[in-house]
Amino acid sequence: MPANLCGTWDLISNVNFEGYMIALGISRPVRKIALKLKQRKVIEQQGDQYIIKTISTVKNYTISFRVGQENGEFTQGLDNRHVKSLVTWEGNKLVCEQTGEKKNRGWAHWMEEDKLHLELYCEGEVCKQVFKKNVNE
Ligand code: VL7
Repeated sequence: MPANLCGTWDLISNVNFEGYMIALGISRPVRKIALKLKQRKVIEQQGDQYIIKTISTVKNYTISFRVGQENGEFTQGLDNRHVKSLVTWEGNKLVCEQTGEKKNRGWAHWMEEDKLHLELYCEGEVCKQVFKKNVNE
Protein backbone atom coordinates (compact mmCIF):
# COMPACT_ATOMS: atom_id res chain seq x y z
CA MET A 1 0.00 0.00 0.00
CA PRO A 2 1.50 3.34 -1.10
CA ALA A 3 2.04 6.53 0.86
CA ASN A 4 0.16 7.34 4.03
CA LEU A 5 -2.26 10.17 3.23
CA CYS A 6 -3.71 10.37 6.73
CA GLY A 7 -3.80 13.56 8.69
CA THR A 8 -5.10 17.12 8.65
CA TRP A 9 -4.12 19.08 5.57
CA ASP A 10 -4.57 22.79 4.80
CA LEU A 11 -4.94 24.15 1.27
CA ILE A 12 -1.97 26.25 0.13
CA SER A 13 -2.52 26.33 -3.64
CA ASN A 14 -5.67 26.02 -5.77
CA VAL A 15 -5.26 26.31 -9.54
CA ASN A 16 -8.33 26.38 -11.81
CA PHE A 17 -10.88 25.61 -9.08
CA GLU A 18 -13.06 28.10 -11.00
CA GLY A 19 -12.84 26.03 -14.22
CA TYR A 20 -13.71 22.85 -12.32
CA MET A 21 -16.73 24.50 -10.69
CA ILE A 22 -17.93 25.90 -14.04
CA ALA A 23 -17.70 22.38 -15.52
CA LEU A 24 -19.89 21.18 -12.64
CA GLY A 25 -22.44 23.93 -13.34
CA ILE A 26 -21.93 25.79 -10.06
CA SER A 27 -23.52 29.25 -10.17
CA ARG A 28 -21.39 32.39 -10.24
CA PRO A 29 -22.40 33.65 -6.77
CA VAL A 30 -21.60 30.28 -5.18
CA ARG A 31 -18.28 30.12 -7.07
CA LYS A 32 -17.26 33.54 -5.76
CA ILE A 33 -17.76 32.37 -2.18
CA ALA A 34 -16.22 28.93 -2.77
CA LEU A 35 -13.06 30.45 -4.26
CA LYS A 36 -12.34 32.31 -1.04
CA LEU A 37 -12.71 29.33 1.28
CA LYS A 38 -9.71 27.92 3.07
CA GLN A 39 -10.31 24.25 2.43
CA ARG A 40 -8.99 21.60 4.77
CA LYS A 41 -8.76 17.84 4.20
CA VAL A 42 -8.96 15.39 7.05
CA ILE A 43 -8.07 11.89 5.88
CA GLU A 44 -8.55 8.81 8.05
CA GLN A 45 -7.76 5.25 7.09
CA GLN A 46 -8.23 1.79 8.52
CA GLY A 47 -6.95 -0.87 6.15
CA ASP A 48 -8.75 -0.41 2.82
CA GLN A 49 -11.42 1.82 4.37
CA TYR A 50 -11.00 5.58 3.99
CA ILE A 51 -12.84 8.63 5.23
CA ILE A 52 -12.04 11.92 3.48
CA LYS A 53 -13.52 15.10 4.92
CA THR A 54 -13.35 18.38 3.04
CA ILE A 55 -13.90 21.13 5.58
CA SER A 56 -14.52 24.85 5.27
CA THR A 57 -16.23 27.57 7.27
CA VAL A 58 -19.45 27.37 5.25
CA LYS A 59 -19.66 23.76 4.06
CA ASN A 60 -18.28 20.34 4.85
CA TYR A 61 -18.31 17.31 2.58
CA THR A 62 -17.46 13.79 3.71
CA ILE A 63 -17.00 10.59 1.76
CA SER A 64 -16.16 7.11 2.94
CA PHE A 65 -15.20 4.20 0.74
CA ARG A 66 -13.33 0.95 0.49
CA VAL A 67 -10.55 0.81 -2.10
CA GLY A 68 -11.62 -1.32 -5.08
CA GLN A 69 -15.30 -1.32 -4.18
CA GLU A 70 -17.71 0.79 -6.25
CA ASN A 71 -20.25 2.73 -4.27
CA GLY A 72 -22.91 5.34 -4.84
CA GLU A 73 -21.95 8.92 -4.02
CA PHE A 74 -24.32 11.86 -3.72
CA THR A 75 -22.43 15.14 -3.92
CA GLN A 76 -24.76 16.78 -1.42
CA GLY A 77 -24.30 20.52 -1.04
CA LEU A 78 -21.82 20.61 -3.92
CA ASP A 79 -23.35 20.00 -7.38
CA ASN A 80 -25.95 17.60 -5.90
CA ARG A 81 -25.45 14.79 -8.40
CA HIS A 82 -25.53 11.05 -8.00
CA VAL A 83 -22.42 9.28 -9.29
CA LYS A 84 -20.91 5.83 -9.00
CA SER A 85 -17.48 6.13 -7.45
CA LEU A 86 -14.65 3.66 -7.63
CA VAL A 87 -11.36 4.37 -5.86
CA THR A 88 -8.23 2.38 -6.71
CA TRP A 89 -4.49 2.71 -6.34
CA GLU A 90 -2.73 3.56 -9.60
CA GLY A 91 0.93 3.40 -8.64
CA ASN A 92 1.34 5.92 -5.81
CA LYS A 93 -1.94 7.70 -6.64
CA LEU A 94 -5.29 7.12 -4.97
CA VAL A 95 -7.59 7.59 -7.96
CA CYS A 96 -11.38 7.99 -7.99
CA GLU A 97 -13.56 7.63 -11.07
CA GLN A 98 -16.97 9.26 -10.64
CA THR A 99 -19.26 7.85 -13.30
CA GLY A 100 -22.43 9.79 -14.02
CA GLU A 101 -23.87 12.64 -16.00
CA LYS A 102 -20.55 14.50 -16.21
CA LYS A 103 -17.89 12.92 -18.41
CA ASN A 104 -14.30 12.31 -17.30
CA ARG A 105 -15.14 13.15 -13.71
CA GLY A 106 -12.95 12.12 -10.80
CA TRP A 107 -9.97 12.96 -8.67
CA ALA A 108 -6.51 11.75 -7.70
CA HIS A 109 -4.59 12.15 -4.43
CA TRP A 110 -0.89 11.57 -3.92
CA MET A 111 2.05 12.68 -1.81
CA GLU A 112 5.03 14.64 -3.06
CA GLU A 113 7.68 15.19 -0.43
CA ASP A 114 5.66 16.40 2.58
CA LYS A 115 2.73 17.83 0.58
CA LEU A 116 -0.64 16.28 -0.25
CA HIS A 117 -1.63 16.80 -3.88
CA LEU A 118 -5.13 16.60 -5.35
CA GLU A 119 -6.30 16.88 -8.92
CA LEU A 120 -10.03 17.27 -9.51
CA TYR A 121 -11.29 16.44 -13.01
CA CYS A 122 -14.50 17.22 -14.83
CA GLU A 123 -15.13 17.28 -18.57
CA GLY A 124 -11.60 18.30 -19.50
CA GLU A 125 -11.14 20.84 -16.70
CA VAL A 126 -8.42 20.07 -14.16
CA CYS A 127 -8.17 21.77 -10.76
CA LYS A 128 -4.83 21.30 -9.05
CA GLN A 129 -4.72 21.64 -5.26
CA VAL A 130 -1.77 21.34 -2.88
CA PHE A 131 -2.10 20.94 0.90
CA LYS A 132 0.44 21.20 3.67
CA LYS A 133 0.23 19.15 6.83
CA ASN A 134 -1.30 20.89 9.83
CA VAL A 135 0.68 19.51 12.75
CA ASN A 136 -1.52 21.23 15.36
CA GLU A 137 -4.70 19.28 14.55
C1 VL7 B 1 -14.84 18.53 -2.83
C2 VL7 B 1 -16.31 21.24 -4.35
C3 VL7 B 1 -17.40 22.63 -6.12
C4 VL7 B 1 -19.48 23.44 -5.10
C5 VL7 B 1 -18.75 25.10 -2.14
C6 VL7 B 1 -17.33 24.66 -1.97
C7 VL7 B 1 -17.21 23.94 -0.64
C8 VL7 B 1 -15.77 22.61 0.83
O1 VL7 B 1 -14.28 15.89 -4.38
C9 VL7 B 1 -13.59 16.53 -3.65
O2 VL7 B 1 -12.70 15.95 -2.82
C10 VL7 B 1 -12.49 14.56 -2.90
C11 VL7 B 1 -11.00 14.30 -2.82
O3 VL7 B 1 -10.46 14.80 -1.62
C12 VL7 B 1 -13.17 13.88 -1.72
O4 VL7 B 1 -14.53 14.15 -1.67
C13 VL7 B 1 -13.65 18.04 -3.61
C14 VL7 B 1 -14.86 20.02 -2.74
C15 VL7 B 1 -14.96 20.66 -4.11
C16 VL7 B 1 -16.60 21.39 -5.83
C17 VL7 B 1 -18.84 22.52 -5.76
C18 VL7 B 1 -18.87 24.70 -4.61
C19 VL7 B 1 -19.44 25.10 -3.28
C20 VL7 B 1 -15.86 23.35 -0.48
C21 VL7 B 1 -16.66 21.40 0.92
